[in-house]
Amino acid sequence: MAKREKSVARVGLVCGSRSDFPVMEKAVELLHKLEVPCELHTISAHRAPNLLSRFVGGAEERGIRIFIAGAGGAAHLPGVVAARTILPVIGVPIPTQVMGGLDSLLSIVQMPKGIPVATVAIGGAENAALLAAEILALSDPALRARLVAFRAAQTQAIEADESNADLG
Ligand code: RP5
Repeated sequence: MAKREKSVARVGLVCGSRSDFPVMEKAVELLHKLEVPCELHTISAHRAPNLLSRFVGGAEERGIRIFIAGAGGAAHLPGVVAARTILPVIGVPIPTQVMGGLDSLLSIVQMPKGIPVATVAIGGAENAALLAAEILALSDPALRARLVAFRAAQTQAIEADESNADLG
């Protein structure tokens, strides 16, 4: 099932299972905050390979410019997406119960030469969203301004923390 925005989605998020949603939805929330249209699908590379091919194959024509793919365990989804597109792919290793997500991380990060996946930290969906937004901002000055404001607010929140009051 897809969660589709009204405007044309620029970021295509995909994960291997509904159980990945709690992590992937952090990326969706941040993209919403940055006003980046996106869509989130659940398509397992292993359990629905034909659907994944259709999704990736039609994405660029529908307006997608970047993929964020999250998977856990034998996490081949981001790599399979990358194999089928020359759009940038950002991989999110989903934390797992067995090895805390180290299995996911290594499955995603160890891509063969020639097919890159930009891999973020285990569970690092927010950074995947920010990286996707930064790439889109290369040709979108308004989005760039929103990212600059996001950074400034982040810094200001730390500087304003009461534990730092004596630092002036
Ligand atoms: C992967 O297997 C998914 O990305 C998920 O992280 C993991 C477990 O999936 P479920 O058994 O919860 O469907 O394909």
